[in-house]
Amino acid sequence: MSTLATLSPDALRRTVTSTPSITASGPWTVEAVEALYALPFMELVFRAQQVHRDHFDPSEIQLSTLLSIKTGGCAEDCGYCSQSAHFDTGLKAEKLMPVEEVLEAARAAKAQGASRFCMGAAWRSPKARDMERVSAMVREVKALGLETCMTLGMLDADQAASLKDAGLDYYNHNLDTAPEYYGKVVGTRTYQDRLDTLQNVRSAGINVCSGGILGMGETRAHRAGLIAQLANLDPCPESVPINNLVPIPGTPLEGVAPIDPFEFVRTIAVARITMPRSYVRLSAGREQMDEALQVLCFMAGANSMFYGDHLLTTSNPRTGRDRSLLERLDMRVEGHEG
Ligand code: SAM
Ligand code: DTB
Ligand code: SF4
Repeated sequence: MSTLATLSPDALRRTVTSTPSITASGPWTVEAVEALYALPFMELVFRAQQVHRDHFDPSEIQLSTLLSIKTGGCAEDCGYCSQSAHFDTGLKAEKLMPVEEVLEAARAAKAQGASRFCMGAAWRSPKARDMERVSAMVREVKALGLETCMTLGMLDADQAASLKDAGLDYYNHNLDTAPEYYGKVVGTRTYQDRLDTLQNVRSAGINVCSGGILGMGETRAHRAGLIAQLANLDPCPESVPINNLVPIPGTPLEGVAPIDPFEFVRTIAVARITMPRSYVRLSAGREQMDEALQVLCFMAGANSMFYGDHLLTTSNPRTGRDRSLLERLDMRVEGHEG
């Protein structure tokens, strides 16, 4: 075992000598995060569960339901995405949904037990003409008693302020991977663009939801680089979605070898330890995982998931199945009695 791997997380933090090249002032070096990854699996998961219990009830989970409010035809070239106009994925593009249709889906999500409704649009960034309608969506979904989340691409400071005025609780904008791997996956924007939007969201007073995707052919060092970036945001994101790549035929990443499931669990554990108070969300890719693997993710500190039969353009485990899983685990849903 390496010397670093035997250190406590606090001691690891104190080993910091350099910061990643782009961004943030936080205390986690990539090396320190890699040292967590290098812990024996059982040790890592145990430590993550200890950290988890210091800040959360281990039998409670937060559920968010997703809706694609504007699908396909996106100008960006994200190599994992079904919605990019750069690749032929067979997806039919659709216009921005009317507010009433969004509300129908939100009511259904609430009736099924979700506490947060997350609306996603396949945009590089919203246009001025879109802002009124998306603001109405936020106001009216919130009025149903749901927390609101949106993911609309890049935001400038004014757009972030309008969404805050409408009552938006969370904005999702993923860093997706390490800065040095980003250019291999996305060519139409930079890592710094992502960080700038996160800063605009934070400055507007909206909670930040930011995470990444595993299984894109990245190395462990890249995964550690992503976690260090997220943990070093100051403050770190309130919500950290960890997606397992859903391979989409027609995209450049369609044939990439899947990540080892235990490496996925390690990443959840490392996210939990480095961001002790954040919700760590087991996100896309649950359909490709069996239940035992999902439970390992909960043990490693995941305490949120996407709930609902669909993600944005791909499917998710059926709600009935998820409810039965949570029941068998005696897990309670945040925001719901009984
Ligand atoms: N267009 C906006 C953007 O990119 O920020 C919002 C929607 S985008 C689909 C939201 C996130 O979904 C991406 O940042 C990525 O992390 C995740 N995602 C997209 N396609 C995925 C896939 N095939 N597998 C796993 N995660 C995916
Ligand atoms: C996030 O990190 N994952 C969600 C949400 N934020 C917007 C999206 C997952 C998309 C999976 C592929 C699809 O359904 O198109
Ligand atoms: Fe567009 Fe978002 Fe898909 Fe990238 S991830 S192509 S920005 S919808």
